[in-house]
Amino acid sequence: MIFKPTLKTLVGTVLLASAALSAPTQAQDKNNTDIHDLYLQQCAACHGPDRLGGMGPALLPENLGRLKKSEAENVIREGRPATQMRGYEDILNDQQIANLTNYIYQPPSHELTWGEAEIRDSRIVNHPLGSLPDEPVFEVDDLMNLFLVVEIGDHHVTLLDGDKMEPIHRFPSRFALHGGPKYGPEGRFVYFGSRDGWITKYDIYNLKVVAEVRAGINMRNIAVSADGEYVMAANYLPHTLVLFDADNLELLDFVPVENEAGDSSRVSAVYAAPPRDSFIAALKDIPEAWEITVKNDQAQIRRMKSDTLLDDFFFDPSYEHLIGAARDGKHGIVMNLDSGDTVAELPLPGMPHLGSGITWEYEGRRVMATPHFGAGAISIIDMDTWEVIKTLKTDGPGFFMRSHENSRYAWADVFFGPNADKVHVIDKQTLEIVKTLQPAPGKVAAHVEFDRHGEKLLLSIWDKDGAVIVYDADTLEEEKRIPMNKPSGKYNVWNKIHYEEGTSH
Ligand code: DHE
Repeated sequence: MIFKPTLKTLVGTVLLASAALSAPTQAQDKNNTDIHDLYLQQCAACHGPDRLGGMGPALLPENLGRLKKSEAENVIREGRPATQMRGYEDILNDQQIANLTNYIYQPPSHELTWGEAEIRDSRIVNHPLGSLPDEPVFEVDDLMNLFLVVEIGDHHVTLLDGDKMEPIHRFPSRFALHGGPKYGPEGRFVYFGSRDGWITKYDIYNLKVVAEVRAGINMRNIAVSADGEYVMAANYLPHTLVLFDADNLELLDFVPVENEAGDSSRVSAVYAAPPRDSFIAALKDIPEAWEITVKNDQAQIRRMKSDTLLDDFFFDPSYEHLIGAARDGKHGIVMNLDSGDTVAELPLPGMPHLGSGITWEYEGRRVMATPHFGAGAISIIDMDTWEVIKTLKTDGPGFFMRSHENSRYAWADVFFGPNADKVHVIDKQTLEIVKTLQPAPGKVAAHVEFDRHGEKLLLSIWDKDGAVIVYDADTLEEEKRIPMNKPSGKYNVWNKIHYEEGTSH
């Protein structure tokens, strides 16, 4: 690390608006039991006395942000099937359940700390590197054509043979995995990140969790360096980037994320930039992007200032440019990563989801395409001139786009709105939608991943009673459905470790 933190309170410490929060902790339920005591009696064993999580997930406002209060009440009342979370309706009355729900949505009244000591203490090493056999315990024709499917319905992951399109193994994950798991360069080890900050290293050959560590309280994503030596975690809470040795997830460096004036920031995302031998991160609350190189196991930061706050971002294939979504949701910027200068502004209204961008060759030039969270449109951008060459109208705002170098089609979902059960297929040479599928009416259909050859693809039906559907990438015909519990992302080993142009990195 090349600078010293100046804001001591944020060195691994999160002060969560203490003043506001006396009400719930002092509130009394109708049995005159203090809600905090009730929490300690009923919930703390699994969720931690300070709500940081334990066997169960963290119960803090930031971590619960995506769960409606009414849904949380239901979980307390009825439990979560197939988990340790039992229902409490026979123990707690309606008022107590409502009070507990309000309590967990309030920030705690004291400082929460997740610094170097907490990170080190959290580490679990089940199988140190080198202690397990090097041969896979299962048989497949092609280890490079495996897929991992994250099933968020009951927090599991399925390993799938991409030649036969058959599941090999299913295992439990940490609560609420988010973002793409990242493979090491050989494709044997994979690293998962959870919203609660857990990083899990999994040995695919031995079908075992080999090491885990908790990098933060609320994590954005993780990246693995191109040489497979390092894992970097980007956090919302606390405001930190954390560097680990990829072998056994040992903490190497802990970087408070601050500008030169000492103001701290969440991290929008961090990604590996293989040709640069570095990581690139964008900051959410400070208009800066950082290039992070690792020397002697320490993070060296190079700051690149921007005129705008950056959300998620994307790279050109040579990693010379970062294409970032402005947090105002009204435009995008192109930053030259060598000079740090902003070289172009992109007219991208409707909050482009640049993390989902893909690229391909079109009429002799490279174009990129991105869906938008706030508009039923896909923007297609010339990567030489940085001009939007086409805005393709879709049936609603989308989340993910996917293709493969060997496929003539790109797939885009309509994640939001009444057409969420539809998926568009776009011809990459005419830039037109050529087919719209509705594979499971009434159920969200989204997120595609191709096999390594670009011949078949998997599409998720995001439902507890869901599936991944296998399609022929050329004829667009459905081949089979594999039942799954709310499958979200799917990740093909070859495509990921070769940074295939049609998939996320
Ligand atoms: Fe994601 C990836 C941010 C909500 C499912 N999402 C990412 C990444 C970022 C991001 C920065 C890239 C990380 C990586 O792969 O390393 N996501 C955000 C948000 O800011 C947003 C809008 C709000 C939030 O709550 O964080 C958000 N994301 C969601 C969801 O609601 C989704 C649909 C369901 C869920 O699991 O939470 C969701 N995000 C995903 C998935 C990926 C992802 C499946 C990986 C895509 C891939 O193919 O690589």
